[in-house]
Amino acid sequence: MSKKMLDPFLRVDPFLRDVGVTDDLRRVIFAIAHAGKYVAHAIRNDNLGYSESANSSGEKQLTLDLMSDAIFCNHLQSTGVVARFASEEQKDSVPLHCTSEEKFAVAFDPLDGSSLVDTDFAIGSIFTIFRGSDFLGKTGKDIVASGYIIYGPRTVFMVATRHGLWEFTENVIGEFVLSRDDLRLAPDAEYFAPGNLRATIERPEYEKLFLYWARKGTTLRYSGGMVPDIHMMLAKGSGVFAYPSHSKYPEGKLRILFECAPFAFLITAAGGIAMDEHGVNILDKKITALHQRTSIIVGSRNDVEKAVEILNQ
Ligand code: AHM
Ligand code: MG
Repeated sequence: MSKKMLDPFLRVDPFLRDVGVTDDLRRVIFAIAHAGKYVAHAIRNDNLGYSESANSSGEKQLTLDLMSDAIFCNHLQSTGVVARFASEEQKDSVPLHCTSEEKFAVAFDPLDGSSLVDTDFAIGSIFTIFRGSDFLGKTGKDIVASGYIIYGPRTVFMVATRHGLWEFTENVIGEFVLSRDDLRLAPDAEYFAPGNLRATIERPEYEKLFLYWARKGTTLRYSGGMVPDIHMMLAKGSGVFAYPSHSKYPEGKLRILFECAPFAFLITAAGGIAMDEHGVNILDKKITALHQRTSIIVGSRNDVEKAVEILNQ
């Protein structure tokens, strides 16, 4: 579906109702989309500087990191169906007041790529929804919906459920309306986004992989923000994103719960795949700690498999 055909009647909530998403899950998804508009507004209008605090990994937090965290948590609280909230910005998960029989646990990276905020590059918020009231012991296969909001020249809301994967774009009156319903990743990547290239210094196999993609004529597209880097692949119909480990991050930098599992669910819904650098499907990795990290290669199937092969030679 082309962006030119944005149909105001295909708004997030009624659209998801029509494709069969349950009332309670829709309530959560709609609250996230709604909250994203406040975050977009804050990015465009509020203080871009650092706060006084750091997160549990010792990374300094922007005022916007804290604000986005609070905005999503408050909106989820008001749904009455979310029993637990976890955020990359908080050490522990937070129980929420939940009155319904059906309960959800929602994990957020409220503002991913916040080091890009002052550059005016696109940044995003990533979410994952599980049924039940906890995250630990679950795998990506237990996810019922995941997605992201990208704050670029336009604000776009992407969501995958077991019913499909859709992109909604904010219109002039602040509604998210369906902009694409046919997002598929071709098996071969025409674009590559090689994160953590500093790892090539100690890992010649990663240099080999970089050169494999360069020699094959794959086009480099890397912004340093996982949300725009993956959104680029979905928009163009193919691509591969990699963030392997090295001595600074022996398990990889990116978190399973907040970053990798949600993208694995979403990219799998588009016909792609996500693996760690040892070839384990990200959706099979058990979440044993909220801030657990992993290496990741995600995107077009043949290139993800080739990357694992080269990294293990
Ligand atoms: P953040 O959650 O602290 O913002 O870090 C995640 C970001 C990803 O969006 C991106 O892929 C990666 O960090 C880039 O990391 P680096 O610049 O260290 O290579
Ligand atoms: Mg992040």
